[in-house]
Amino acid sequence: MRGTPVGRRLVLGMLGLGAAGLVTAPYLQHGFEAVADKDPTGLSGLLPNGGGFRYYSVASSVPERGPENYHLTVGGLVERPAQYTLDALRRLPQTRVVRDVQCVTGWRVPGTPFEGVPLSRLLDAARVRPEAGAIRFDCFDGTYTESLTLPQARRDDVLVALRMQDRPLGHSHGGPVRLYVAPMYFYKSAKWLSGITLTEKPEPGYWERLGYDVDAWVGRSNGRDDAPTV
Ligand SMILES: Nc1nc2c(c(=O)[nH]1)N[C@H]1C(S)=C(S)[C@@H](COP(=O)(O)O)O[C@H]1N2
Ligand SMILES: [Mo]
Repeated sequence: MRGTPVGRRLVLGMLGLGAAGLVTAPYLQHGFEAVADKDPTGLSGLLPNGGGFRYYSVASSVPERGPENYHLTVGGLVERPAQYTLDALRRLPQTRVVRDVQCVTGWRVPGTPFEGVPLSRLLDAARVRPEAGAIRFDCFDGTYTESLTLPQARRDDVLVALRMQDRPLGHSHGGPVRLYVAPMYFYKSAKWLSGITLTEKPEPGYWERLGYDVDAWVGRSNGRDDAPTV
């Protein structure tokens, strides 16, 4: 397994701390994926994932939101700030993207369908101001953030996703709405998406402040320059 320096440090930390630390410490929780293939703790069967996915949350608990209380705000450097309910997002034209999900520490889920509203559509509706160069994504777990440059965000394989694996996005996978950035490592795909804020420059997200690359192209970032490019 090719681990980043960060990944190796996490693994060593996790083995030292044991299984209790695994489920309580957010930083170590992410480290779990680096050794999940070997599964030295035997805990992976207890995690609410299945289908090859590992479950991640850097927040210890996340409130559930559904059609009655979900809102996505679009604001910052835009002419027309907006707020979307889940129904409003569902009524917009949906795009389907089928790619391999790739976590930076090695696990991969081939051919995973995501469906949702192209992010570019929401940006066009908001009328992005000329001084905006990037987007910050906020999550209703209250902790996680991510960012993209505007050109990255306007790609047609970047979705505000409502469905995954031909089902509505479940809570554990970031439902009812998560970001899906197909060409980048899965940490860019912020779960429990609540806010899209146009900013001048990219603001490094949660894992990026801890050392992961802000530009997270699969195979071309985080020390991996030898894999096929996208
Ligand atoms: N809000 C939030 N989004 C997140 C994360 C997180 O901890 N919190 N983890 C990221 C990472 S590192 C991965 S690999 C994927 C995991 O998504 P999954 O739990 O649906 O498998 O979510 C990404 N988005
Ligand atoms: Mo990840």
